[in-house]
Amino acid sequence: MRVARFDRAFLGPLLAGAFAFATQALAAESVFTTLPLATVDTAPLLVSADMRDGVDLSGEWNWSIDPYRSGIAGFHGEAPNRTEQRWLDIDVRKTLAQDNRELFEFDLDHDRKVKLPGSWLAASPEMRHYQGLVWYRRHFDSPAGRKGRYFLRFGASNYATVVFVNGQPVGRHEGGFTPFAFDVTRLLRNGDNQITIGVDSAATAATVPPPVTDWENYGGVTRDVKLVHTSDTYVDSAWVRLTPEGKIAVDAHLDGPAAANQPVQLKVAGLPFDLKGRTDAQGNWRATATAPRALMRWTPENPKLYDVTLAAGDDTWRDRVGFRTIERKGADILLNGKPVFLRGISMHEEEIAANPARVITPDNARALLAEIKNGLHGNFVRLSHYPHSEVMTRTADEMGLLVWSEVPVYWMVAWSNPSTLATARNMLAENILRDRNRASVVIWSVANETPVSDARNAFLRTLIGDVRRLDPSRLVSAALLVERDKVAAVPTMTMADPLADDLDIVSINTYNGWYTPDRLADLPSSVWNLPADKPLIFSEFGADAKAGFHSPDGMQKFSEEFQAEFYRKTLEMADRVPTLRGISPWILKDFRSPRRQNPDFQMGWNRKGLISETGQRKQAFSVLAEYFARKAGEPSK
Ligand code: GCB
Repeated sequence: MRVARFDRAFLGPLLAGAFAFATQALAAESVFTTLPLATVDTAPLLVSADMRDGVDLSGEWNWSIDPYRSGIAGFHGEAPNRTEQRWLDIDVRKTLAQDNRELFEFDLDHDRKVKLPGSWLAASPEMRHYQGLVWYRRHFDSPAGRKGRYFLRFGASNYATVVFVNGQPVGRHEGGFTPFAFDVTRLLRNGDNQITIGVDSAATAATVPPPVTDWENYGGVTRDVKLVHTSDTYVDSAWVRLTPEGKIAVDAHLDGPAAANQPVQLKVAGLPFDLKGRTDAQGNWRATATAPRALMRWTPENPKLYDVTLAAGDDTWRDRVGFRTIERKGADILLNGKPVFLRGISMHEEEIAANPARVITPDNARALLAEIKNGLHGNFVRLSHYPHSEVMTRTADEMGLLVWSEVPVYWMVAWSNPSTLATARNMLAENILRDRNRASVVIWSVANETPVSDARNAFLRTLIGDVRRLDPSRLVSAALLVERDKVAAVPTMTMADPLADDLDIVSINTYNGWYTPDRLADLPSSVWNLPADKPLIFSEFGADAKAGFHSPDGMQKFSEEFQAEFYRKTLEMADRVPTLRGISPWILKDFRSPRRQNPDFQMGWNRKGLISETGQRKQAFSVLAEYFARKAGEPSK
């Protein structure tokens, strides 16, 4: 039986009952529906797992496509027989050679190799549009005389994942952008061990996101896989932060036989701070103490991080934590008590490359964020439209960029489907529990451009409630749509979404002059009817431009000149909105999107980037850079 804890019980009854697995339509009754589902209520969290000891299982894996999903169901829908199950611990070559009654129509151990993490879409031209099931296999050695616990921890795998170790079922996960882990201690054997993973990228009406988006659905194991080693009792989750009252607060949970009544000690290196306590009967510890006077607050200008340790019995949990506060007061956003203007841009999780595979190494993350921080003079990034790699949020912590983090509740999800809601809630919880220790993250966003309806309002209000329960220390937002007056001579926009009342920050995506026939010259005189007492972020605006395509006279769409003028006029418009406290235009870099197929300009790329896919800056880049340089010099309102 699992121990109760503050982070878990909250989703409780809903998650327990409602997970009918959103890919069910595809998989019927199969390992994708029957293996134990890893959620924040049922599986280890291993918060800050990237700081723990372990064996990195990145690198070469064998792989095999399974377009008809034969590995999970026979051709009449029945359970696959022994010779179809990809995960069994069988030497296929040897078995075929020894017994001519055996038949296997796959052999993962001898199939092609690919480097993980990374999406299969970029692995070869014929995989470009593959959406379906792929199997991966690798072996690793495990020493004899093992002690403690071993967890298989995935940074992310898109979208539905089943995991087997040494032929034994381990578990499954749903959701392509958040971490999950399984305790595999009892499944390991001395010497050679075999892992098989099935990843199905197919979206359905019930998945989050659903099939229609405006970005590439990068199937596969897109983030690190690691075998993490801990002592029998270990710190499964910890959250360390600065409160607005000037205290350092800690919430922690221990898991294992000695979790209850365990002495614990929190230290912050370089500061006279040493907080001792004892866990309760459930292994929980919650404490606060006044922050030392010497504590330097994390800011974008001085992103100071401290090495924090939490010692508990044989385990020491580590993280690097920045201490700062974020609050809203009327229409102001206060960072460490002072008004701040968010000079940002939106970004997809896609490295700068001609053929990106969603591989976010520290270097790739740094290259992207440096364009914002140094190139654009920014202090903010919207990590859209789903939780990005933990490498990205750690790099933002280090470089000093404020972060908007979001879940892929995008356009039209199945608002009335309880299983979809359960999936979204779990995803949001996994994201928050992973990144609550990141000073950079200041906004949790629950949705993007979702049309108002009663079912949608109820769905999103549930998510907002979850955010407030899991992390009341940050601000909540959602990128909303506005209603446009159909007869007014100048663009006249009114916020009519009832959800605005539930949010700390009203965020609006606006594309007047790109998707509407408005003349760019009319944009500055736009009229905005908005709540007067809440901060506004223009969370998107943008126009496509193909790097190197010019039309100085005609100002044709897709030209660099048009995009630059669109930015000039939209920024002029934005400056006239009194509650504006930040912008994150769309978007830093051109990104792959199968819905964009204009052969002259797009060919599978959304061209609204200020840099091309290989990093070439367009004219609009310097328009925004100059605007931000000016903003950085002005006192924030
Ligand atoms: C939007 C969406 C974003 C799209 C963008 C576009 O409003 O939020 O995901 O990529 O517009 O380029 O149309």
